[in-house]
Amino acid sequence: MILRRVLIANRGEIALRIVRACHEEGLEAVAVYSDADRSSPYVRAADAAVRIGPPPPAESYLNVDRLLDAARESGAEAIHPGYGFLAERAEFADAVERAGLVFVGPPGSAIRAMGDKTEARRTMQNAGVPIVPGGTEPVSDPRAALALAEELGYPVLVKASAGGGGRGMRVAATSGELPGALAIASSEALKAFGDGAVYLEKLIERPRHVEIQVLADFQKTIHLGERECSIQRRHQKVVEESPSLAVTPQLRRKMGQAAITAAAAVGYRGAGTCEFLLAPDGEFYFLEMNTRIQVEHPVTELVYSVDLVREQLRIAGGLTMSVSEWPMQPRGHSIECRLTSEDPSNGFLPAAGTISSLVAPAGPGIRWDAGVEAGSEVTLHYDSLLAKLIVHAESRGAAIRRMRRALGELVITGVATNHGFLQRLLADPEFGRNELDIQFLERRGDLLVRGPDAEADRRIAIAAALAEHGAGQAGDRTGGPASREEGRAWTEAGRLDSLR
Ligand code: MV4
Repeated sequence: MILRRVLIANRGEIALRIVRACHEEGLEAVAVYSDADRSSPYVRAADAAVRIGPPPPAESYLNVDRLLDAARESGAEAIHPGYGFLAERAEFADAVERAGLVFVGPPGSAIRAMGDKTEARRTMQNAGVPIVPGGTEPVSDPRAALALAEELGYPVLVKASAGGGGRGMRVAATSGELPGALAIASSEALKAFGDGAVYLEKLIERPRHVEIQVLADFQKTIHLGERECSIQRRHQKVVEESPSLAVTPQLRRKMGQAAITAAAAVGYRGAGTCEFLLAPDGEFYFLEMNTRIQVEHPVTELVYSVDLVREQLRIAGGLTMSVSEWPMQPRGHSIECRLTSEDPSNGFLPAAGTISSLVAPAGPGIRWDAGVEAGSEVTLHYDSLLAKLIVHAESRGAAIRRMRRALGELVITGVATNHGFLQRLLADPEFGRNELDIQFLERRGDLLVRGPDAEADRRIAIAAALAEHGAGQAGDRTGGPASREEGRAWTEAGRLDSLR
């Protein structure tokens, strides 16, 4: 089907990202908005916009009938779901197709096949994709669970069959802990997913989270290397990069082939991601497949020179992907930081407010994908992602230096953000040495919540006290600054020095 107009069933930075891809592909973009998003940048950028309801997601971005009506009213032939909201609801993909529209994503059947974890594990096992040792059917009998756990060896992990994203997951370090872990995981799973089925896996210790980008049209399936996503807090990624310095070209070929096999096994089409655990011994295990465009897709775009959203649109329109030369080598290194309206000094509680000033970083090798601008109101109705700052440079070290420079240029006021936290994270020596695993922020997070800002304040106070008590006489500045203002400037200079 030749596409002319695409409705974007999403908001914020990803909606704007999709508008831009539509325009470059010669397509018109139709935005939808709740009352909270009426004056958002993505709405202005689109060729047309349809109000879909009040701010609560259930009455707007999750309202399937309203979205299908909006597509019909606006003459769109396709719907791009972005990420989150309805992106991985198989029934939505099916409903879009039943309405005679094109779903910009995989077939509903592929979403469904990956949605059930034990079913996905069976499919992967049959296809020869390595999965974590463990069960491929739910366990209901604690005695059967004990026998399987004995075979796997402790510690084991009890996981929800319907799960994903880490809910309904419990570690049992010994056989004594297993019955309790089963009960808790099952009741959590029932509450979260309406399905209490759980199964067992061997716990992989200190792994990295490495995911492979795949792209499939009706002729071929390719992979575009990996993203290193180990820096996450409570299953929310914070910083992502590509390539992963833990992945050699040979491992990339092996993981890439596994991801292609996984996608082919469920009849995948479009852009998708296979998540793997990469163990310290170099073994890797399929975890799950994300059947959508992901937040962190830009790092792959920068090192592989592809526009993944444009490829999604081409494939949905029945064209072949524009990537002709494959396999490709990654060029340089890319890092993404997620800027969120969360207050690190207040347990990362989501914050609301009006953005009173915003200065976006700029310059060579810098990309700023934002859903907000100065004057935007940040509400608590939606997730807290405000913008993504993405850099590209020749090496990981150069990319870190570029990111630190860019974060130094960023100004955002009016709403609490994780800006300072990101700055301290990018300056962390363990991060710099690539000493990453999924527990990184559990280990280092507290240090980064306080750290240099508090340290800077302490130095300012000491410097000011020294000045007041005569350590720095007139004409003698060697003892420190003479005032609180000078103390601040002095400290800033010290921090700049420590960056070099
Ligand atoms: C694991 C694991 C260790 N061993 N499975 C978390 C969310 C879900 N997608 C799978 N998860 C994990 N499964 C085994 N057998 C550790 C995690 C895990 C994790 C995985 C990826 C990224 C961040 C994580 C944080 C905590 C736990």
